[in-house]
Amino acid sequence: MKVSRRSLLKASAVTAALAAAGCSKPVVRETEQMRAAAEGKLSVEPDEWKTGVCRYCGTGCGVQIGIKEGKVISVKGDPENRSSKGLNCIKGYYLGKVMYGKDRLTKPLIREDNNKKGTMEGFREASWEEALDLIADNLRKSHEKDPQSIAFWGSGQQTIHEGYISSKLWKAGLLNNNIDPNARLCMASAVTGFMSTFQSDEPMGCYEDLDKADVFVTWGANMAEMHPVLYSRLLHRKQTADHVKHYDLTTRYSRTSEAAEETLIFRPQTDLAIANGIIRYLIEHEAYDKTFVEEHCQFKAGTEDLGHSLEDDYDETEKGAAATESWNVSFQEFKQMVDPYTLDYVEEISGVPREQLEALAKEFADPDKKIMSTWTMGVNQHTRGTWMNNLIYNIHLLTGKISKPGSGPFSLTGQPSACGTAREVGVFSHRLPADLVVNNPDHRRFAEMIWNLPEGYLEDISEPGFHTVKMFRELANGKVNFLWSMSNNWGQTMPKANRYRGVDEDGKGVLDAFIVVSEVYPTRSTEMANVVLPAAMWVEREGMFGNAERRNAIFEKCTEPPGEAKWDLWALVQVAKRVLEGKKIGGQDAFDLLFGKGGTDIWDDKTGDLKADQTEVCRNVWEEYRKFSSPHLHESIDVQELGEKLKTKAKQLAPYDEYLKQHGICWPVREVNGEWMETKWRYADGTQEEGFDQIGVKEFGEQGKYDKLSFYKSDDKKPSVIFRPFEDAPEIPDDNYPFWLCTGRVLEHWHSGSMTRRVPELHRAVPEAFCEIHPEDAERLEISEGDWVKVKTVRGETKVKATLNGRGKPPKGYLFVPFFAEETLINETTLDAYCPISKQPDYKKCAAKLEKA
Ligand SMILES: Nc1nc2c(c(=O)[nH]1)N[C@H]1C(S)=C(S)[C@@H](COP(=O)(O)OP(=O)(O)OC[C@H]3O[C@@H](n4cnc5c(=O)[nH]c(N)nc54)[C@H](O)[C@@H]3O)O[C@H]1N2
Ligand SMILES: Nc1nc2c(c(=O)[nH]1)N[C@H]1C(S)=C(S)[C@@H](COP(=O)(O)OP(=O)(O)OC[C@H]3O[C@@H](n4cnc5c(=O)[nH]c(N)nc54)[C@H](O)[C@@H]3O)O[C@H]1N2
Ligand code: SF4
Ligand SMILES: [Mo]
Repeated sequence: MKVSRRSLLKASAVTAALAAAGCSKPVVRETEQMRAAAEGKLSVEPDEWKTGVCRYCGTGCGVQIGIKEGKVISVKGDPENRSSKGLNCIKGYYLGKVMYGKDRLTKPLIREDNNKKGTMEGFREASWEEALDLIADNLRKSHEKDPQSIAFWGSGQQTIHEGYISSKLWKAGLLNNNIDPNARLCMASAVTGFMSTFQSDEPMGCYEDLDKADVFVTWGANMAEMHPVLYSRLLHRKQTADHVKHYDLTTRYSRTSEAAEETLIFRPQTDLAIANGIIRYLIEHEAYDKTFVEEHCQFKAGTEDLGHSLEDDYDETEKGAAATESWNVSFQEFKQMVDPYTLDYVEEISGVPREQLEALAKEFADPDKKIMSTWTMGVNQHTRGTWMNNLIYNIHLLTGKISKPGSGPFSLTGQPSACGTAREVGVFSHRLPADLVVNNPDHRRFAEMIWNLPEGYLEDISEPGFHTVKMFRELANGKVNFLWSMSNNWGQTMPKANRYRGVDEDGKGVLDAFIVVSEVYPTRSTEMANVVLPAAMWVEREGMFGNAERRNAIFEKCTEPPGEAKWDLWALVQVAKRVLEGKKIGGQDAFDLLFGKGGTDIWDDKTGDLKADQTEVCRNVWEEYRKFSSPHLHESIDVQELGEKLKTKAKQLAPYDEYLKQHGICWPVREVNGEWMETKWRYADGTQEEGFDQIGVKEFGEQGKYDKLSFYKSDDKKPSVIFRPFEDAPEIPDDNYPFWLCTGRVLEHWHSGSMTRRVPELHRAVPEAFCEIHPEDAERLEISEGDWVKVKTVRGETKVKATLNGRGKPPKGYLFVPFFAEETLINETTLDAYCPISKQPDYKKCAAKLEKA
């Protein structure tokens, strides 16, 4: 293989930059191939390089994939992808190996012995025909008996096309809203944060902010391990501009804290108080941007004292039902509401010294400083997750530090297509594609038009279906008795796992339900399945992901799936064909209308199968989806009339083939003189014709001068600064359970570890789970490094090895356990209480005790 000297130099320069920036261990490493090439040992040269994006995190790094004799032998960074500019992290560099684990699922499996549920025993191999018939049969029966008894659990790791087809099958085909993605566990609070503040789920900044900010604030994100390529860009900015500072707000000292100028360690949940402290400081010192606030903001308050969603019927309680309510207040009233949050009071509840709080508040108070805030699961996985998102926006709105190059709140996304698929395509129980929602009649009408359905056809899905926690609680209760899950591993990753694994007394419904799991490897979920469908993975099919900065990017098909593994989209359409058999919509064949020539046009009548050309299938799906975002593309829609009522027009997407040509494009995309141009900063525009959105820096200059900002909304729809108070966590350490327990991730592993543990290099780097303990707590409990300990909560317990000197350094009284190890199954201990607005559970805090095992 020829590796150009330039790309080698580039890679080592990155490593050197990181080392110089004080990151003790480089987060971006050379690939094996690069090293071998440098040493002149590599003799295998790929026959061909194809273009793609990484299948892991929401950074969405571009990759080039080297293929030899039909096999992927090498993966390297794609310099033409504008999100990552040629960088990858270690997981990216080893991507080629993720498909070649020895135990890939290659044949459909049907469970013969239901008593062996919970293990991978009791299955037999079956033909696709038999498996698909069985699934369709059970789906139809359950649906006929009770429409509420079927459910689909999707993923931010499904491609845009797969998500769109899942949603179309469930919503238009089965008239059912019991479809939700794992992104509910991940980005739901970010979505409701956007919606409640801006009335639209549209991230406004872009990665270029990392190159321009003067101050970075991480609000509960371990970027060094979870968004390593973005973090290295942050480090690069600090290295090239002396004045740049990074404040890391966190509950535990992490790899991210290592390079930060200031680390503010706070007690779990008290981030709510800290944000209010900063807001109060800005108002008290009249250090907010009065002109900006007057022009662009309105003030609101919402329901308080929400209690906690520990019981199954919380959503229907008075508090639960009122959680989303808010109303206008005056600035004076708002000021009074934040008045209790003096820095002294905030110090008292958060444990963060006043001086540190004041230093951070002063940064926001400085009108000349460009500040970029980032956050991930510390903020979203929070029983007040929506509130925390609102509070961060409050600070940026009050200071006018928003939608300006180098200045803005930036919600980091977890999964590769949590934005593109789950959110934008709308694989949520309450959504339709492109920000539309099921309970808005105009939105339903629009979907009916695009899907060629008779007017009023979608009336039956005007109520949201089960959100994720509810879906699994109802599975445990026995109310849901058909579940199909795809590109996720709920048997390991749902909180309070005992119950959802049928182990708890009130979880027995899981054992009786008919469960279909589409997977690539045996997991803690396939062991709960009645049918396992072997899936084509990553570049074994063509696909598209949408990343955190709104960039949609295609990955090409590079290799054939092993054995009989098949594309998930193929399986979805095959089941659709079977369940819709004989059904008519407005006198037409339902399947044909939805997926055949009359609709998406991905079915070949001659072969009686999905069209053979995957690019054509993907293009047709995309072009249909694209109409949701660009109403004018649909001939029969009066854009003036209906288009005005829809918020989707801001999204605007380009034709499918452009995305490969450009190695990804950020929406909204505008056609200017025949060229498809992306947008860097949302809201930063005047009129659409002028296309301000897309000119970003060019228009505003490095100073970020800013007189064209518009939130696309009429006056009464200005973004809201919403008062959100501090409220306690649902479970707080006490004498019996004296520790806070936090769960999360490590750099080398992806979620449930089902993929990364099959890559030998990643597995060797972190072979097992661990429990981080403060040395003084360990000493008191006579625990030494490497000892087995039991972590116990009221819900369950697990055995894991102790570490006193790990990457993360928890404060006293605090434990951290990663969730990648299926044998540790830490989620048997975690809580499934969720944010009453977003319904996203909190995996970051519960009360635990620790014993030597
Ligand atoms: N290597 C790797 N990278 C990944 C992933 C992976 O599995 N592996 N997964 C991707 C996905 S889907 C996600 S969602 C992201 C997750 O990315 P992160 O959220 O960065 O990672 P976690 O380890 O889940 O969470 C750790 C953070 O939670 C914060 N935290 C804990 N309690 C609180 C609290 O009460 N308030 C606040 N504000 N913060 C708190 C801690 O300070 C810590 O910074 O990573 C993405 N990237
Ligand atoms: N304790 C704890 N639990 C957590 C969290 C936490 O912070 N703490 N975080 C939560 C968050 S933010 C997230 S995003 C979730 C993630 O939770 P999940 O999405 O449930 O976990 P993954 O391991 O990502 O599961 C994805 C699965 O898809 C399979 N797969 C890969 N490619 C394909 C494909 O092309 N088709 C199909 N059908 N399958 C494929 C992989 O083998 C893998 O098993 O975990 C949540 N759970
Ligand atoms: S895991 Fe994330 S940071 Fe690493 S290469 Fe993939 S997309 Fe980039
Ligand atoms: Mo996530």
